[in-house]
Amino acid sequence: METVFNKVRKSAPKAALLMAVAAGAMLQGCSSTESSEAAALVSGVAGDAASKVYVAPGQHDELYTFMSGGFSGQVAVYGVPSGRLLKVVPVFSQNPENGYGYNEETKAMLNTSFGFVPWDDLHHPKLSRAAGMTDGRWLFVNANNTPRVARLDLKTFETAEILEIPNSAGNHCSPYPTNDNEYVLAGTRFSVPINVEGDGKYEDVNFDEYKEKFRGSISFIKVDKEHGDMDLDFQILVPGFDYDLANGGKGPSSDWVFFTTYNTEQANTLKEIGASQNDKDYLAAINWKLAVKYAKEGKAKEMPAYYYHNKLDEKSHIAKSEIKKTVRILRPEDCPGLMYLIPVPKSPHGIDVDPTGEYMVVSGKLASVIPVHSFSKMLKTIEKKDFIGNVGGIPILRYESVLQGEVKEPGLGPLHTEFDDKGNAYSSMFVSSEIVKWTLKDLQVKDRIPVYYSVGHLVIPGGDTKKPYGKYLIAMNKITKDRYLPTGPELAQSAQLIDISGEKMKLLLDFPTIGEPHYAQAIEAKKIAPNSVKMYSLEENSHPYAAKNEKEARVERKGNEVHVYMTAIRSHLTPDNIEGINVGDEVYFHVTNLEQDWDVPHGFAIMGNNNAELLVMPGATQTLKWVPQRAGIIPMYCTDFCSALHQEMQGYIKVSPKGSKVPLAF
Ligand code: K7E
Repeated sequence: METVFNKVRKSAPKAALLMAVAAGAMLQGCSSTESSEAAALVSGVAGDAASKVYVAPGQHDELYTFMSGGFSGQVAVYGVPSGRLLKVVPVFSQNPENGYGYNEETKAMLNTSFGFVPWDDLHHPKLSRAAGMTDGRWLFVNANNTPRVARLDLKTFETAEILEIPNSAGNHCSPYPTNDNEYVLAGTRFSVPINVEGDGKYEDVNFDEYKEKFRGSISFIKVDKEHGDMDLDFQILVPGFDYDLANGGKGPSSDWVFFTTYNTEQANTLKEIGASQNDKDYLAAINWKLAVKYAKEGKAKEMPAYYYHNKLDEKSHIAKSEIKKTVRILRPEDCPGLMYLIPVPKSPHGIDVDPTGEYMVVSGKLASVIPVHSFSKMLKTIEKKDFIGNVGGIPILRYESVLQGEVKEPGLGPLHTEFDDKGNAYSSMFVSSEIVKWTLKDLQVKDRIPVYYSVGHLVIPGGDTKKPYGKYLIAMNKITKDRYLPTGPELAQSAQLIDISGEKMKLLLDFPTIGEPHYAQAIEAKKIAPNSVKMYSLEENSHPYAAKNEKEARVERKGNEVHVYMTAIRSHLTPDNIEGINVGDEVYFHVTNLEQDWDVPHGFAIMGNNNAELLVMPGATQTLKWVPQRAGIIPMYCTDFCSALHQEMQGYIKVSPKGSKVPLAF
């Protein structure tokens, strides 16, 4: 969800409220819910809920759920149905807990053309795909603030790669992997001045030149079949709307991807959005296969660009940045059949394609209906050239010709839709705080269940693939209010697990989440778990500063740089008494974990260091930089409880005043 809504404390769900509140009230918020009301609704929880979410001690969950951390910039991994938090994977934000973005190995992951950017706003995780199904190999996620796409490796649950997106501002409709993972697509939220003919240098632009000079871009990121490595192949220059969300076709519509747009008036200020001139915005349909063909045929023109591509080396575990200087641009006006615009109610948000690939469901958060467009009707409309105009040569299709039908009175503030395996769709209603179940066949509402409160996205395992898993639904709510013990004004957001196996939806479980979850992906555990029991191999560790046994541990000086080749094994650090280091030296502690058990990490911290800590996995090497600020005896120790003698895993560094000639000793 976008920020204006997040700030507004929304009303509690009440069926009676549904039709009573006008769309305008959505922007103002309503009164607070009373605890008694929530308490009463606890009785709405299924009687067998406890047994359905109970995962006995020592047992594993049935599913992994990857939730976006929103403004935490991270991904949180939960077990479902228990709702247990298993791990937080750092992606776009530094994480002191394991040194990500603090240690020398991973700092480069956060390099951008703006410099080192150690935070972002992560909205959409998408699992990699094979034949339209999730395959559990990688997870792609977007950075909404400084435009980036990251790839997580699900063998190690680490961020393997981060690609900055040029010609983009606010990478919100992103990332969307195609059905065989050929490409990951990413669209800019804000349109920006893009001067294709220019030399890449700054060109002064005024806000009132918006219509003329501002453009959107859709990036085509090619994904290596075997290793998953990303590469920005080309971009399509699209009209200067704002692009909100994307999803792709399946089956017959596999070659297409759909983007919701807003501000199709192309105004440089959206203050008057409630009273905007047009009563419709567009769903942009792009034939991505055709775009790739045009680009291959040489229709894409190169332009200067400047962006970073950061990658973790698999053997050394060191991230390296590569600076890219050009990008290829495809223009729809040169590419017939590439792009069409389908009218949709004003300010749409979610676009979701059903498992058959025939229906495109567009949730307009200000709309009173959910329009469902038909892919086959879209093709016929294109064939008949039933157009009502164009934007920059891109045809606008007649709404009625593409429309399959509308879901009437679904609730207030429809946002996102997912699907089960029985022909049902489930839409989140932000304002009326409920999940609404309806059928694709006749677009009739079948069931509704209140959620607490103000749901954004929802997820069904495989709900965006051609074969949904269809047993659970997880609602990700923006506000918890009275669901948990109060923790001051800042409350955890919450997820709610709902059983969708029967006719009626049943609430099973609440669990708190981290940051602000937007979208999530859920996948059967067996698709990931067997591959992720992995130890880094000490033999294969190609880190240039690795000490592979205690005999290799040493300290070396190069000018004012000091390198400590340190080993850690239960229960000592080697070396553990170091002298000859001066105030102002740049000291690098390269700590190699020599353990042979895959689950015995060692931590490493130095008193007064302003660079967090290290958490080194067995077989790996990590580096902590330290510039001592004062002379004295400085302790260092292992931060991760590793054995009965963990507390003894410590040492001292003697720091001499600047310019001292004390020889290195250890
Ligand atoms: Cu609806 Cu950024 Cu996908 Cu939030 S977005 S909810």
